Amino acid sequence: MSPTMRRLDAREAEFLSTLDALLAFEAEADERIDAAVSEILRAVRTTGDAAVIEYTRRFDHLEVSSMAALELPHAELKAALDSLSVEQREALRIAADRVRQYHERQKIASWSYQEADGSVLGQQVTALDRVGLYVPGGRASYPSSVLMNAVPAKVAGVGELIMVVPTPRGEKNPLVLAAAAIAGVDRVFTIGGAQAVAALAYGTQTIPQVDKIVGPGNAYVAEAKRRVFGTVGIDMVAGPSEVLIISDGSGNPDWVAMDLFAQAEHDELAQSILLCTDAAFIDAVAAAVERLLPTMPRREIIARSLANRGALIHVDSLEQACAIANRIAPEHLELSLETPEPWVEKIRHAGAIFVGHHSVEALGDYCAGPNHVLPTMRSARFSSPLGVYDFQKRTSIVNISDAGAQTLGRVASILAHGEGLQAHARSAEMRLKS
Ligand code: HSO
Ligand code: ZN
Repeated sequence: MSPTMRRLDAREAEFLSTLDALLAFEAEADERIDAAVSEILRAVRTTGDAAVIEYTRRFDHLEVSSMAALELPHAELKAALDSLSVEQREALRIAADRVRQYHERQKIASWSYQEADGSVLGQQVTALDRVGLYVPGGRASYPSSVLMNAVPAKVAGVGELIMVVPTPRGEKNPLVLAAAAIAGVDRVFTIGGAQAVAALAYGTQTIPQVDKIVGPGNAYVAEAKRRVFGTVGIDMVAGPSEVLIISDGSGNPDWVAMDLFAQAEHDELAQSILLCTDAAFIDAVAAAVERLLPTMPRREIIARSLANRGALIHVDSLEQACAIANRIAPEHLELSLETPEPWVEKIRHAGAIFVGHHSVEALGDYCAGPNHVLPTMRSARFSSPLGVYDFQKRTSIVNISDAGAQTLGRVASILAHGEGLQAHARSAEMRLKS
């Protein structure tokens, strides 16, 4: 039997091109999805509730006579919370509290300064009025993701948070509804797919138009979000989840193998990579992978993910490992090192860095505090974890004194003439006293 994961050596001439090929991921453009999404957006935009009801009947096999029947009353969220075991309810509460505490620190505040002539310049920060949160149905319906999206929105002070979640044949996920209750989601509609994105983006007779849509979804949802961007804001279009582990051979190979599995079990396109300076430790991890894989309920997804996109890579040094990590810009990076702290600042591009043998991604996925919505597909080079700042916006404040208008008026007038804009020049000049 062939080993589950490929082995690479960073010292080989072909290494970087092999690595780049392994990292390359293009969500393939699918014309049928494009066409279906166009049609759905158009229908919802023109007929509103009626179209949403019809698509929900067709795709989710859920038949209702009015949109009101697709809204979940608060009592139902509360009932879902009450239906959980004490243990589950407590775990959700602890996770929500920790995520809230972490995100409280992210809030950006308004600021201003006064110049010598009395002019005041500043930036005023406000929360978004209304946000839509998409929650997938089925296999990838994660209550933890409800918390990770809803809590920062609430911390930011978003006026109204509207969640949509498909419930095929009326089947609801009590953990998702309980998470919505704990996070303080304001309204929940049991709709999904491109029709839910359209309803949030354009508004219908029943569903109010939102200002931004966040949350993960399938290819139809992703395409719909991409299309409505501009009419509303969106968070990001996320790719498959990724973990990169840097090891110096210290620690337990079983832990490393399980951390690779934890990423791989999300999806067969997920990516799990180990960079290690110690060849014997790589052998031990490879052996642990083969030994532990058959014990995993999701072994088929894990095996496919590790075979497709996983790798165990031997590197020369931790310096080389950091250089490769920065090239990959992984969503999650684990520094599985004896003395990890000095290496943290060598990492310039990663969504989240987990420092040392006890800082495992699974803790970050659920309850450490930071957000688990992180930049994928190398976008950590230019973007950041989802946060409170994604639900806040900034407005510039200009408050010029009489004296300020004299000095600035002359500057503006010269520049306006240079641009050939007479009205600009004159409106500045009219404030001059001379
Ligand atoms: N690792 C996922 C988040 C998640 N894990 C949710 C478990 N549930 C993307 O960061
Ligand atoms: Zn995860």
